[in-house]
Amino acid sequence: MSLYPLPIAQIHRNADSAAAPMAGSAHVWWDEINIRDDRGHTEFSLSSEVTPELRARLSDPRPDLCGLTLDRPRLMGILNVTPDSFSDGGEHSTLNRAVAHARAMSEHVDILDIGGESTRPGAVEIPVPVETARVLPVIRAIRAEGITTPISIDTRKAAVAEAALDAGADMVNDVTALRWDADMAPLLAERGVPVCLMHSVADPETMQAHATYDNVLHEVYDHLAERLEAADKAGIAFDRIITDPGIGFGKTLDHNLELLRGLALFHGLGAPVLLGASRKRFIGTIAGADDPMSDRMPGSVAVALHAAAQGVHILRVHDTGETRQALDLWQALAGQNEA
Ligand code: HH2
Repeated sequence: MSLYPLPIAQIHRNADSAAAPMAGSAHVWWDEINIRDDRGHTEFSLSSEVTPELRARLSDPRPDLCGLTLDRPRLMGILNVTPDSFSDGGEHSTLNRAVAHARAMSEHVDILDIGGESTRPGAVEIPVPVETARVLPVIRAIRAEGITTPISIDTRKAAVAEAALDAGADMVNDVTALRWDADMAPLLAERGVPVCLMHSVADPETMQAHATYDNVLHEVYDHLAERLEAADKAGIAFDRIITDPGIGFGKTLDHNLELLRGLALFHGLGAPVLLGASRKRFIGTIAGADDPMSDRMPGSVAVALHAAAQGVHILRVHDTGETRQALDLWQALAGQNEA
């Protein structure tokens, strides 16, 4: 029988409370927990009543990521280098604009996530040489300009990941959690770099047709647990892995909301949690904001703050300055305002 531990996040705690940190957070705590089984039975416990193993899994500090402590939410700025992202004609000016955008984002973010292939619902696969021709010059130029922010390469292809790591990237963000390319796991095991394993179903072309679950929270949790096991078998160290429930990837509006409400469940996997909800369609659906480029910033910031309050470690966002300001205020109000 599978058990699903859902700790209840709290921001403030009494000095004498037995509350434990939420996944190593300096701001978020938990003292109460609902433990569900796969038959829908829920048991309520206090943090002092659960097994030492579960308490440690839900509370222990997560290992540093690319030299960053994960005791507070870290920002990952999205840098898409697909043709529609910086399309202004000439190739050279596209590169310049991408680097300028990276420089501007570096003021606010802890990691840059660079992707050359769209994974939006309905997006079609592009060949490796096309993807590398988009991302490598940008990674090289960022490093040549002296921008030292850690770089994540957002790709499902081992050949792209390998070339990006050689060009100066520090980690890999694989939205298929090593399922797309059999060469990805051995590459990561060999390089020892951090990797984000995200939940998704099928591929971007067809994923929305597969958006059916009996219990989305439990099924996404089980899938990520299975991917962690696969990574372990492939020789990828557990302390290099980040998990992500994959908002919008083969999920309806209700699925996305259920995952967001239950985010703290994913701390039960014992790894850092990343969330990518920025400007996604469900925000537009709820808020009536149709244009992802200009309309969905406030809703995206609201979701980022919600995730921070659930102890999520990394927030993947487009609106980096706005999210940074919101998080700085959240951190100050949550009682700690570190540099
Ligand atoms: N979402 C998108 C791409 N990569 N990686 C992770 N780890 N998590 C995500 O949620 C995620 C991701 C797709 O987002 P979309 O809005 O389609 O495009 P983008 O955010 O790249 O502009």
